[in-house]
Amino acid sequence: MKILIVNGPNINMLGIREKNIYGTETYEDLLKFCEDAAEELGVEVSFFQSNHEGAIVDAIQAAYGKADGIVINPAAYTHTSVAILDALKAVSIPTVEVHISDVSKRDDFRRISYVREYCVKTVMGKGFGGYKEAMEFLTENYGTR
Ligand code: CA2
Repeated sequence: MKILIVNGPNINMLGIREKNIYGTETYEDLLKFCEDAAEELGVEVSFFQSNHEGAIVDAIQAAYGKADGIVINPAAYTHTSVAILDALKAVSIPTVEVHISDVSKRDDFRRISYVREYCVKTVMGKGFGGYKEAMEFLTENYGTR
């Protein structure tokens, strides 16, 4: 199974500020964590991170016919982007939404998620572990692809 992990704006800045919310580990640490999880689960993993909405749409479109599952943390675009929702619908690849923090317990605007309408599951508030849980879910439910 091939899983694409997509991270949105400022995820590349993890570990630098707001450590009380997002922890002390960096984006590089996240990649290593996901690579280890992928090896354990026996899946192929690739990564994409961008601070630009259109670039994320392009990456989702490029996954068409290539990835069997997507794990996405759209970061701030979670709460604003119809374009990312539409791209996910267009490629029709099973997708799990992940948030490092528990967005249901923060600012009101973070409770809104446009991508959730399409996603088969949402994991929030579990730190990097949420990405592993998302990969496990895709493997268990869509792993024969
Ligand atoms: O909890 C999450 O994973 C979020 O998707 C992270 C986003 C935030 O906008 C979402 O509401 C929830 C933020 C990504 C990282 O932002 C940083 C901010 C300061 C320092 C480093 C990273």
